[in-house]
Amino acid sequence: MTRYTNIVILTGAGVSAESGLGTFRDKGGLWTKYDPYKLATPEAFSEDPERVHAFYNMRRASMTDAAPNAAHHSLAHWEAARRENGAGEFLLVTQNVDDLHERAGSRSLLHMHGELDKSRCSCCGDIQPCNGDLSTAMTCATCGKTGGLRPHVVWFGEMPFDMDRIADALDACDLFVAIGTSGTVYPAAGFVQRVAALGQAHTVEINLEPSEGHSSFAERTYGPASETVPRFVEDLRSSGV
Ligand code: BJW
Repeated sequence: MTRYTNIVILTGAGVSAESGLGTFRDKGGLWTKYDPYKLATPEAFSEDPERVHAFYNMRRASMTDAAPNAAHHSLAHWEAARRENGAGEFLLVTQNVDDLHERAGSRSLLHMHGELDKSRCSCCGDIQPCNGDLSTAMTCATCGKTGGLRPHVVWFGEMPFDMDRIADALDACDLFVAIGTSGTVYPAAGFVQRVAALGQAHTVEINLEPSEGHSSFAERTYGPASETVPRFVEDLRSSGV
């Protein structure tokens, strides 16, 4: 078994599905019940900020009630074991706005689509922890303006966070694993093609079913993340990776 030195993991909503947080595009998913263009665009927020706040306040409350599952835990244990052994780079890039990876213990983690437990001021850009509801009546503690606080998340048409760091990690990796993502939202959906084009990394898809981009992955494993991810991680760890 190859000993990987630079690992990048990409997670999506499917990794948190068994923690009770809804995915977006599965049957019964958030975007089958709600119109994303009325909730997850800067234009939607300008048009009706209270509607957008209500949606994200509901999501924040669900996240607080949820707990990490076996998939989150196994990724955190794998990262910790590699750090202890000085085994090389390990970066977990999540599209999820929930905090279940950090609550499981992941440390080398980037939230490319933001974090639900933070607010950002649209006027001055200040980012603050946010554990309760947001509303248009709230005032930014930094600039003093009222009505501009928004969830610190990335909406359609906005630039995801940390793209330079992610691009560098993708270009250096020798193992890329995508877990629980439908492969429909760019730029994350294009990561596997970027990695595959360089030809130096093994690529793995772990999902409930084949994603949009499944044919770009060299290895594919299908089933619930709480079972497939611990099994995949255990197989690699037992061979010293
Ligand atoms: C399980 C499971 C279990 C279930 N176990 N698995 C190129 C072409 C076309 C369009 C574009 C393009 N480039 C840009 C665009 C526009 C747009 C886009 O991609 N649109 C597409 C919909 C067509 N992208 C953007 O606007 C992005 N910005 C951007 O591109 O800026 C310019 C730029 C260009 C180039 C480089 C850099 C920048 C921003 C996208 C922001 C996405 N925002 C959201 C909302 C975040 C806040 C919130 O949470 O409300 O992010 S939308 C939503 O989709 C959320 C997710 O992170 C994202 C991805 O969804 P994910 O995680 O894949 O979930 P699902 O539901 O789709 O899939 C779940 C999967 O899990 C399924 O496959 C299940 O089978 C599986 N599963 N249970 C294992 N138990």
